[in-house]
Amino acid sequence: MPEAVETMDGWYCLHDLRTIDWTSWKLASSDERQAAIFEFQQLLEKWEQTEKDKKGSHALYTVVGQKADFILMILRPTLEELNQIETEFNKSKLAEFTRPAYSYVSVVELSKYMPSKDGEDPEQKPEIQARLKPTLPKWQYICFYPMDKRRQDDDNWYMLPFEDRGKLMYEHSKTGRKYAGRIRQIITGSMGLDDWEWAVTLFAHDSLDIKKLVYEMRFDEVSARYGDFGTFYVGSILPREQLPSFLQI
Ligand code: 76R
Repeated sequence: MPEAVETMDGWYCLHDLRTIDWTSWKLASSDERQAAIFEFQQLLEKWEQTEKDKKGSHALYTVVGQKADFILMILRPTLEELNQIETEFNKSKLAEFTRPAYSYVSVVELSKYMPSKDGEDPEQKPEIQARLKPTLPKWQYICFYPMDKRRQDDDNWYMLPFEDRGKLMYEHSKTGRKYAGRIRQIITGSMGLDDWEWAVTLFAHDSLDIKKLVYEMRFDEVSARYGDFGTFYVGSILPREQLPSFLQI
């Protein structure tokens, strides 16, 4: 039986996507709208403090296209905290003007396919800990999609020997490294937590780099033969100060 790879797991992650009900937003009084914006900004300020204290991180982006209007990606040490944040938002005034579009629960994951050169446990290394509990970059663009590794006929990832999977992942990482400094990727695992096996979240300064990286990876054997992909969501950063202009009508 093929051996499972050991994973290192960090903060829990919630991707919360919402659609704005612009009709009811327009019907609200300007006082009501202002109060809703102010309250949401206060929530964001609170989360910014959590991020400064290194107890979590978050990212707020608008979403292009009809799949949603904004995405809130939240990282916290426990599932309970994610749940609490979700409920807190649901109780807010702004939430009354939104509809759920999609959500995804996962946990930041690094796998131990690459052998540790110095024989030390990688999980104890500060640079690995920093990647497991990352502060999300505030780069201009985000791209989020869930994915599976295929198990179909002869192309069954889960039946491959450990070494073969390790080699394929190594090839994959070589393609990824070409984009160092241009793309930051956060891989979150979601087996047992949500409908797909992983979520891929990419941050970029240039939206074209997202397309180029994903395109190039399609030719890596691991994506070409074993990758099955869900819905893609893409958008631009929405800083707290720009909320009023985003919601201005
Ligand atoms: O953790 C590391 O950075 C080391 C190498 C590495 C691993 C183990 C790595 C590097 N990835 C790993 C694991 Mn990845 N990754 C994806 C996608 O669209 C597609 O074709 C696939 C979606 C992208 C775009 C991407 C980007 N990666 C994984 C896993 C877990 C697999 C498992 O455990 O079986 C998945 C599902 C996955 C998918 N990857 C990189 C990138 C990039 C840009 C890198 C280089 C990071 C860097 O070194 O700077």
